[in-house]
Amino acid sequence: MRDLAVGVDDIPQVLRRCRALVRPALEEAVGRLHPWVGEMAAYSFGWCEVGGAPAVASGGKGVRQALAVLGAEAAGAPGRAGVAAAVAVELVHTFSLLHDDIMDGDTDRRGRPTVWKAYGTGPAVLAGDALFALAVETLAVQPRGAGAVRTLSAALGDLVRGQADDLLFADRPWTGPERVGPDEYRAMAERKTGALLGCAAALGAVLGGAGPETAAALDRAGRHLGVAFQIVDDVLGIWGDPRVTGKPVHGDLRERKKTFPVLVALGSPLGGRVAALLETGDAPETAAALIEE
Ligand code: GRG
Repeated sequence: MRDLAVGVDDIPQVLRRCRALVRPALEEAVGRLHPWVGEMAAYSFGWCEVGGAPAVASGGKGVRQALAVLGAEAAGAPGRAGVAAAVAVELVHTFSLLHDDIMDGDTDRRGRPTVWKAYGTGPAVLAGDALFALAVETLAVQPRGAGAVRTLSAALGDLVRGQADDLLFADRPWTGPERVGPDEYRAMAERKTGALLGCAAALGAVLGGAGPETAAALDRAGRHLGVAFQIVDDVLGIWGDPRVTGKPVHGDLRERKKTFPVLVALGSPLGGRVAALLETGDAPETAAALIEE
């Protein structure tokens, strides 16, 4: 595997470079969709305006597409060899966000109304389905397409498992023997968030001509990154600046989600008081302050 020597300070520039490399191919793929479905996709990528929500809104950081490009480069190929992988993971990521927002009833994402809020639930489900199908097609027509589709399928199974666990966590009590423990949280996050990050890097490597060992190593690294990424996402869901995160402040607390800071606080000496506050669900500011303690 090639050492890419990307430092933390290089990350913004790497994200910009990869987004610029991938954008034309992503636009070309979205352009093949039914125009109405394509409009919803373009809206979720922040490319177009709907109902007064401006086109300037963030279309996402592009972490997964960057991992796909870097995966190809790590395999010794030029970054453009990973572009189809980047398009496919970005389409799957956007599809999963569209459906996740419906499942959670979330009304804001990336600083604007979610697709279901702007267009309706049925159309948003359809747009998600179309993005999913387009992702598979994008990979299937590549020279190493069969291996790439196999790699993606394995990750998709994990995405569904992680999402199912996350949804089931909602019915579990805050305290007592049935509560969600740290190991369960970790397994959920690795699947729900890590599987696609790992898959992105592995897919780029597969299209770049890497062997199974390199692809598996990149997949593992991406999964670790996913757990860290989900923890940061959970922290931002409570304390993040909504102008930066695009999420409503304290949204996760209001929705009584079993996020990482909540689980840590529940396991602390203040756990009983945190659980009592979360149970009522109507004082998210007080709960956030107590969790911070
Ligand atoms: C695969 C068939 C199939 C179904 C998917 C809906 C679902 C099942 C899974 C949900 C997965 C999900 C939404 C995980 C959350 C991952 C996460 C932390 C998203 C936020 O990612 P960022 O911060 O977002 O990269 P941006 O906006 O920057 O792209």
